[in-house]
Amino acid sequence: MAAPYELIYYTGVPGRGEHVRLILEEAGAPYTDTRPLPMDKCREIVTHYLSGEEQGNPPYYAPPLFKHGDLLISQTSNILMYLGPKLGLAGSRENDIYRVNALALTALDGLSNEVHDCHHPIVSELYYEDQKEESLRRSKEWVKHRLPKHLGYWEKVLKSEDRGQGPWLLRSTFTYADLVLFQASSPITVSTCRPCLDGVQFAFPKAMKQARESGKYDSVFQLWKDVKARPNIAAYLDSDRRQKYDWGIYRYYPDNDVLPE
Ligand SMILES: N[C@@H](CCC(=O)N[C@@H](CS)C(=O)NCC(=O)O)C(=O)O
Repeated sequence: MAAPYELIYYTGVPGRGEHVRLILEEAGAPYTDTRPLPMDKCREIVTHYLSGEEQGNPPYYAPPLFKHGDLLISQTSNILMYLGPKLGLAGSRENDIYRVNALALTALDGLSNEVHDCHHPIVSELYYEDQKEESLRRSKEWVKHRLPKHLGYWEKVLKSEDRGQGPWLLRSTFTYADLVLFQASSPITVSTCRPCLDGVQFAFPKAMKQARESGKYDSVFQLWKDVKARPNIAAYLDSDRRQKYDWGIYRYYPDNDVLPE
C-alpha cells in the first residue's frame, strides 16, 4: 500500500499549512492532517517532528511539516515542489517546475511573509500590542508602496504575451502557483472570515477594496474567482475543513486597516 500523505501543522488557523491542503484538495489526494487535534496535541506532535528524532531526516526549524513514508520535509514551497509533479500540478513543459516554483515563492514572499510582518514588524516573539506603533507605520507604508507593486506584478504576469489566452498563470495549464496566489490574495469579507487575496483582503480590506475597484488589477481578481470556482476547491472552501483567519499570518487589526495615503 502506498504511504499516506501527512500534513503536520498547528490547528485553529489556515496558516502556511493551507497551501499544502489546497494542492492536496485540488488533486483529490487523500491525506491526514493534524488540524482536528487540540492545539496542545498539535504542538506536541510538531515538537516531536522538529526534534530530529525521525531517522534519516535532519531537525527542521518550523512547521508546516510534511511526511510521506520515511521522508519528512519542511518549508511550504519545498513541500509544494515535492507534491506538484506527483499530483500533476507543476506544469507540462520541461523545467516548468522551476517556473511554477518561482511564481509560488514570489506570492509567498510578497503576499504572505510581508503581510505577516505588518502585524509583527519588530519580532514575532512580542505581542502585536507591544509593537502597535511600528505595525501601523509599516502597514501604512506597505499598502502605499508594496501592495500596488505586488498586484501590479501579478497583473503583468497575467497580461504577458506568453500567457496567451490563459486562464492560468502558465497559459492553459493549471498549476499549484495558481493556488498559492489564490490563497495569498483571495478576496474575503471580514464578516464571514472567508479567505482574502484571501489573506491580504482579510488583513487590509479597505486597501484591497480600493485596489479591486480601481480596475487596475482585474486579471488578478479574475484569477482568484476562477480558482475559487474549481470544483474541488469550491467543495473544500465550503467544508468544515477550511478554517477561518484569526491569529495566524493574516490578522485583522482595525487600526491597520488603512488606505494608501
Ligand atoms: N519559510 C517557512 C516559514 C515557516 C514558519 O515561519 N512557520 C511558523 C508557523 S506558520 C513558525 O512556527 N515559525 C517559528 C519561527 O519562525 O520562529 C515556510 O514557508 O514553511
